[in-house]
Amino acid sequence: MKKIITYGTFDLLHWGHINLLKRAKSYGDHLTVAISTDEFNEMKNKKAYYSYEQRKIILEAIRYVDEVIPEKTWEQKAKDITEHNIDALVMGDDWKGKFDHLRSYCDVIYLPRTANISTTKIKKELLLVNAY
Ligand code: C2G
Repeated sequence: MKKIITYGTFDLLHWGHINLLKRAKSYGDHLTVAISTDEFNEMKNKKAYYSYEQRKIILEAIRYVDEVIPEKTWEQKAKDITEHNIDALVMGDDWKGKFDHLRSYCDVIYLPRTANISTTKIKKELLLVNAY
């Protein structure tokens, strides 16, 4: 069984996230998603609208996702890859190069981001819509 892992906040889930998860799963038979905890999001200077528990419920309902684990630190990836027998780490290409050091543990694949959608864009547009 070829196992894939990806990491992220996955807040206000949108089709860019789904497109990433779908493509990540296509590289193997099992996809683990490490979701950033609320505490780790603070370290990323991100404030998710949905809590970790709520984001976990949503991600576990997605057909491409087989397992969800918490992402608590930047440094846990090598341990996750080893402990979960991961064959490939897949991330959007806004992270290109950032995880090349993990190539000694598994394949590292960067996929093109989906254009014109992001959680930040959604939040900004909702603010504008409700401003008037
Ligand atoms: N993504 C994408 N296209 C978009 C938006 C996001 O392909 N339009 C991808 C990102 O590249 C990332 C994943 O979806 O691979 C999750 O995105 P975020 O929730 O923004 O995650 P991020 O804050 O980048 O966290 O240790 C790694 C970090 O936890 C990644």
